[in-house]
Amino acid sequence: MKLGIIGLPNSGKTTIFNALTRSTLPTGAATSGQFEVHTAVVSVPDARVDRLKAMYNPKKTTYTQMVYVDIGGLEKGIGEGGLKGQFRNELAGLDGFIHVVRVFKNDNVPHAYETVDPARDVAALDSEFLLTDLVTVETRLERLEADMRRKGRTAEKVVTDEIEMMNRLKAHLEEEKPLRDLGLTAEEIKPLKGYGFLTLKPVLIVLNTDETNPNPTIPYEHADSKVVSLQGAIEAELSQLEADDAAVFMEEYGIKELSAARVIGESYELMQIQSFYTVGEDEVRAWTVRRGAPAPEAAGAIHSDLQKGFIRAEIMHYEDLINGGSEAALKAAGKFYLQGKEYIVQDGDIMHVRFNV
Ligand SMILES: Nc1nc2c(ncn2[C@@H]2O[C@H](COP(=O)(O)OP(=O)(O)O)[C@@H](O)[C@H]2O)c(=O)[nH]1
Ligand SMILES: [Mg+2]
Repeated sequence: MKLGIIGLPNSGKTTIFNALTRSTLPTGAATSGQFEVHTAVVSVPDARVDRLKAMYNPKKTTYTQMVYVDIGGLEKGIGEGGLKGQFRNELAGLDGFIHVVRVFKNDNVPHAYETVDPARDVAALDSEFLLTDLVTVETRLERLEADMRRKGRTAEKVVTDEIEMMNRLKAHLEEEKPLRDLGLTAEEIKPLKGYGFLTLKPVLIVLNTDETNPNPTIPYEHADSKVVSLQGAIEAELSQLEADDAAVFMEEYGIKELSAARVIGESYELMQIQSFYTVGEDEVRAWTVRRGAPAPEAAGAIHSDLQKGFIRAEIMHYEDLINGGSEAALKAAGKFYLQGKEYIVQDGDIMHVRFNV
């Protein structure tokens, strides 16, 4: 999963990127419209992995990973007709967004719109994304209609179906609603993937605040979206410290809990994915699969051979294992399951795949 950190210049994108990924990119960099991309991989904190680690005492522990991309160069009013070229392509290739919005006050850091107004800033970028998608839809419709004219009455059903869908998307976008809100089924979304619609992707809005306003929020009633806040500058500094030093620092600033880990968790949650686990003496490991995936697809996340040669999955539910206290207790309680190809993987499943290739 790859998430893009986006927002107006000086909203603190690079600062948040540093906080989430423990990186040390220079902040306050005058990118002034220049397209610039930085990538980092982070482990997703997972209390279940920690618990399983304590139970199995494995040689190795592996968390799932997320990729964060700091995307610089989105200038105020960029394009003013939808995003284009390289910039649009980069965004279209992502799985979701972390939209950084400025709440912190700092007279030395100019604001793209002079004043601090997070709701306005969110709306500004949202409308840019809506417009970008509308341009994509209209371009596609023109193509399809030209195609129809050329072929006359013999136009295939796939073409007329797509025209119908594009018109549906268009009507929705013209009402200034993100495509996420349309409630499309997984089936309907699949053929749309190639278009990289920006407003179809999940968004985590991160209000980048400071100690003068520790818990800001704004209303944002959209599907696949959430609003959280983070004290970017402080968290970026803390991310550079060892745990002991960080604890002293936090005590001093009255910070009870770091938000960076929480924000990583929230961004993972938004992606319509879930975690399942493999356990053993060698390794306790978290894996990612989409919600609703059948067992062989999850097996394929581990290795393609496990999907190809899938026979059965031995399943334990995380809660059962924790409640039972051990694998033996769980088995004695009749809670160790053998599942076939049709089994839909549940969040927290502990899986061992039987396969044959
Ligand atoms: N006081 C304060 N300053 C911040 C905060 N976050 C970012 N800044 C400052 O704002 C400027 C722009 O930050 P940067 O992360 O480079 O923003 P970007 O242009 O969105 O990548 C830098 O000078 C940062 O030090 C914050 O939470 N509090
Ligand atoms: Mg930056």
